[in-house]
Amino acid sequence: MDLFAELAREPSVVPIDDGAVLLAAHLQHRDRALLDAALAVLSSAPARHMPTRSGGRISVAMSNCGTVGWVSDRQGYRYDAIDPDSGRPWPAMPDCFLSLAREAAQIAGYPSFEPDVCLINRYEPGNRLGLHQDLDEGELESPIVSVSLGLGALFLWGGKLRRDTARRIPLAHGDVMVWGGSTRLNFHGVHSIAAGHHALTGACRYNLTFRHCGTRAA
Ligand code: MD3
Ligand code: FE
Repeated sequence: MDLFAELAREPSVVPIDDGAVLLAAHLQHRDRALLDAALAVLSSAPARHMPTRSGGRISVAMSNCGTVGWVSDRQGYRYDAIDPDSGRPWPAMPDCFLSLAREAAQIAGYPSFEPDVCLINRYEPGNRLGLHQDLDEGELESPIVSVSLGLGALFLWGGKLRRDTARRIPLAHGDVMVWGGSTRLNFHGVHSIAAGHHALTGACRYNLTFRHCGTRAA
């Protein structure tokens, strides 16, 4: 057990790139409430390995809350108001999610961010997210707010082209990233999660990704 990992880190604001800022150790004591709210969402809309167009499954288990959710299937990617596994609308976005996302966006210079979807990514050791761009949202002017809970990860921060060299940015429990502006379409991914244990989440990393998608459904 890494005893230093149990010590509370001081919050700090770290510029990463144009329009991208890391709010390190931002959650502080709000981590447990956020995790509890995420687990409540997952109890009604369980995380699942979504099918892909190519016939495989996404390595990371995913679910959503909000007025729409991000889904992948044999047809491709889209936002949909209905959870395809249950046939019901996605669970509502918890109040503590909304207030945290608005607050983080405000600090990063986006005072009117109104997320309508939160994608919940659950990583287990060995899970990864290959380099990709996020192109499915209707309104690219809105930032993305990303919250890391549990096991740490190496975030891969690429450029405008897939072949651009990616920086490796360590993301730890309690970190919040805000991405917007001219780097909103940069390639990015998550390196394979290392085995480990976190006091709050066990052998697991949760990432909450807040977006404004704007459309009711595709
Ligand atoms: C930078 N998720 O769900 S969140 C995704 O940690 C995704 O689960 C990662 O990439 C995760 O699509 C990273 C941070 C993030 C999300 C979207 C971005 C960074 C981004 C879109 C553009 C630029
Ligand atoms: Fe992404």
